[in-house]
Amino acid sequence: MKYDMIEVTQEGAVKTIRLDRPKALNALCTPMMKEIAHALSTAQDDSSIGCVILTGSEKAFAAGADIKEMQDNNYISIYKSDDFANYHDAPSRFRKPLIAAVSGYALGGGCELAMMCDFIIASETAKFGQPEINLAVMPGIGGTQRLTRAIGKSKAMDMCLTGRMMDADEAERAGLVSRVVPQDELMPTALDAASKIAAQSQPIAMMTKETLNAAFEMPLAQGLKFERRLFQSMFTTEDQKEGMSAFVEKRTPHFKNK
Ligand code: DAK
Repeated sequence: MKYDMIEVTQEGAVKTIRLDRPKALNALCTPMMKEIAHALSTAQDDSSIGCVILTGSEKAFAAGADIKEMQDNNYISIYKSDDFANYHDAPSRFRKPLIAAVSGYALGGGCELAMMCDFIIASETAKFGQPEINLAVMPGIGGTQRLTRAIGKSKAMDMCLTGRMMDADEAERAGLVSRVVPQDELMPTALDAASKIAAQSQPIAMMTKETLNAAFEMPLAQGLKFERRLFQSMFTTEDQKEGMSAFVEKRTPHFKNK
């Protein structure tokens, strides 16, 4: 598939998807979301890919869903198309590790897109917000739920009800982002993290991601059982034998994803 609104590159086992609609500050229109969904599905099926980075431009990760595309919708049209479930939500269904590298604006659907990733690395210029209330709507692709889980009720209410933006330092303090780096170190840092992840055993990294995500879905006792079962299952893999042998033999492990 030829992409018009994203740019996809690969370095080693890391795929980078860069949103590329600069004139609209990477506003998330449906064709762009379809392209992201397609690129992710290709990465899912490609066994040479161990981790994906989602990023934007220096000025904007994404300034939200495309307001111009959205403005004439009515309830029936958005209910029937349900593009949000079909495409906009695709990153949250991606099973390999997915990192958001955010610079500039991550607003509305852009902030929600970043939160669908497994963790967010932000540049010092990043600004996060859920300003939908200014348009007389509210977050609709997970913002009310994921932001609240990430930063707690008080701050999430503040963000969604006032529509204010949060800078990178506040986002790090609040636990929304995992680290903040200078602008010119954003992609090198994201690539370094992604390469480290991609060098691990792929099925083990996927199971680790699945188990952490279960913490948001399950009561503690059930989550602990889920963790224990998957932990036990890892001892059936060749990679567990390799990882532990390599440690004992003081050498680098070579995982086969088996
Ligand atoms: N949509 C469309 N175009 C956008 C855009 C957006 N979200 N954000 C920016 N642009 C466009 C601007 O219209 C402008 O285009 P031209 O006028 O040049 O043609 C260009 O990008 C540059 O923007 P500005 O001139 O405004 O640039 P500034 O540096 O002055 O300001 C800004 C940057 C990010 C502060 C400002 O652009 C801004 O406030 N943008 C809107 C941010 C926003 O409100 N985002 C939330 C969008 S609503 C749903 C679920 C979820 C959603 C919807 C439905 N369902 C389940 C059905 C999600 C909704 C949203 O995300």
